[in-house]
Amino acid sequence: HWTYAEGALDQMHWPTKYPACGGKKQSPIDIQQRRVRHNPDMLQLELSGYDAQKGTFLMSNNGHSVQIDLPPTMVITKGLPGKYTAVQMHLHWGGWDLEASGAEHTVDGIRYMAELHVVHYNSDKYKSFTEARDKPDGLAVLAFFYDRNALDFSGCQLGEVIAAATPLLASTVIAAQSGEETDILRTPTTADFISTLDKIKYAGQSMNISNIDVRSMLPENLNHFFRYQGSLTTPPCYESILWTVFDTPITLSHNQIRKLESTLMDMDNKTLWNDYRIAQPLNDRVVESSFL
Ligand code: 5L3
Ligand code: ZN
Repeated sequence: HWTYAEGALDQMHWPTKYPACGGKKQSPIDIQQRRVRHNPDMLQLELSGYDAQKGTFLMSNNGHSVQIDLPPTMVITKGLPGKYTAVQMHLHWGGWDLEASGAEHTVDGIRYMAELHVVHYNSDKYKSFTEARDKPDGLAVLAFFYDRNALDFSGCQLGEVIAAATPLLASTVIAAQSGEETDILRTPTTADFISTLDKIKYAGQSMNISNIDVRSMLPENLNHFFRYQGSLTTPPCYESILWTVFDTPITLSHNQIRKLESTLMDMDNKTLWNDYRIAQPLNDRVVESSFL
């Protein structure tokens, strides 16, 4: 199996075992804003079912990332060439030394702290993710950058207490005490997911999370984004993804970043960190932007 353990060195060997990884339309890329083409006709995405969804969803350590399986009620209904149904979301982060950056896409060479990928398949044309996974028009991934909080109080006691006092389990306990399957007081946030990572420390471990509201984890502004045709950023690297990379970052506290970088283990029981692929050649692709 492949790992990120040796960094860029590791990734040089991917094409020998996974030929598509040596293709001409690979991801991630460095988005050079001076070369981006503004396309004013690109519509803002319409995200249906991204608000609070009831139910239990599997959160797992798949050895390469932390992944949350998403319900098929989450659908991109406008702004892409067809209807795309959500499958899973996962993260990429850094860590060589704590709080080192680990986003996959870079913007003018800047690497943010981490990157969230929400993976969808073209449910107009294909019956399943597996069928769509290696088709040029098969997948669409929404990518969001995580940046450090500008005003970061997580270091102070109050910040810790607030973060610790609102863990995912507390909201589940509240629902249990109320007895009926009512709305959880609030749905889990990125902070909750990070605070429960120690329950899926080892590759292959998973746990159920209750209720999910992806929209509440995303930036308010979704109308500034980049768009280009690329690939899975991990083996088998199929060139099947229409990428939408949002310009407005989501903020995380230093503690959350440190926890994300130092909690999970990979399949070789080494720290699972720096799970980002280095930038790939743009070749004759042009990145479009929805904004000037
Ligand atoms: C592979 O993902 C992970 C959704 C899905 O089936 C499978 C697998 O279930 C999951 O555990 C294992 O690495 O990813 S994948 O090859 O299909 N996959 C999906 C999307 C690769 C990583 C990711 O690509 S990315 O470009 O968004 N980073
Ligand atoms: Zn990814």
